[in-house]
Amino acid sequence: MKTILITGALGQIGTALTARLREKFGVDHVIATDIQRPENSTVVENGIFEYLDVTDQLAVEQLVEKYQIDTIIHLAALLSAVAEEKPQLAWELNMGGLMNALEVARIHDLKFFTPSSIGAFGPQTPKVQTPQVTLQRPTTMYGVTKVSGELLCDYYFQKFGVDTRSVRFPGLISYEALPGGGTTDYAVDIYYEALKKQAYTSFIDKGTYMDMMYMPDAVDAIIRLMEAPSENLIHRNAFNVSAMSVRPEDFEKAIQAHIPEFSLDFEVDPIRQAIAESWPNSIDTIQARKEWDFSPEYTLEKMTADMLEKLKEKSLS
Ligand code: VAH
Repeated sequence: MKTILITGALGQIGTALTARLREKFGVDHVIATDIQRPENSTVVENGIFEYLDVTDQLAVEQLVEKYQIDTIIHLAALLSAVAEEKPQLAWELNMGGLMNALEVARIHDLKFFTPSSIGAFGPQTPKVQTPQVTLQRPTTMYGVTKVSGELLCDYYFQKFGVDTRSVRFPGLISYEALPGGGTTDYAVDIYYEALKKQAYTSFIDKGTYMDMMYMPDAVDAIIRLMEAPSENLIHRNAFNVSAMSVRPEDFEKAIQAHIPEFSLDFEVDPIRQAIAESWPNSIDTIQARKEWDFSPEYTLEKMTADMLEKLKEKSLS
């Protein structure tokens, strides 16, 4: 991995990953792209940024040739809740964009990463310590595109030898960029509201377990996986990764250790609650640990301390 094209670079993962890869490889080796060009964005201002609509394969190919790309990190996609509102658009972007990026990777012999999600599992999947290989019959359009994406990436590896790699991300928590339209977004919103109002109303119900991970661990997982020897990878598309299985009330307790007066109440969003209940409570990450040393650093407590500190710094800047 030397010269990397990132699609969806302005998203929650893209913002953090772009900064880390620019640090690691140098700003001239990371081409951040997205379908907008916002004012005062660190992604746009701190390195090379290009407008890119991933539904236009020629446009993807032109940037790969212009910058002599050797790796595509394809993040552009609609997340679960938005995808349920716009299922046809979600299929077109999530699958059309993925196919275009995979085709360019095939034609130019590029290394390829795209994330799957715990959303690739469905209500019939074993819910506790969900295995790496198990029944996947998701009931959301997001999940349909994620399990289809896993299969498509496996196909491009087996049929065309494209070095495709992927992980099933849990809910990701970060302070750099807000998530956009996910079911797990409550786990980010809660920190902002804790500082602003010392209170938060969760749209996900009490007692609802979901896998979560802090963004530094997610970025580290992408880099570790992409730098692992190809011959070590058995379950390349897509590894279960997670750092914790938590409920909204677990966040409440962790935040109260820093803001004792913080209070949590509930106003459940039936659509996002139904999505959350169709996903596992906890997933087994043993294969990622075995095949490429996945090893998350942040517990709920350590993440909470860092999130609150970083958000305080952000609000003061
Ligand atoms: C979502 N944050 O909520 C994403 C993620 C596991 C959740 O895929 O849609």
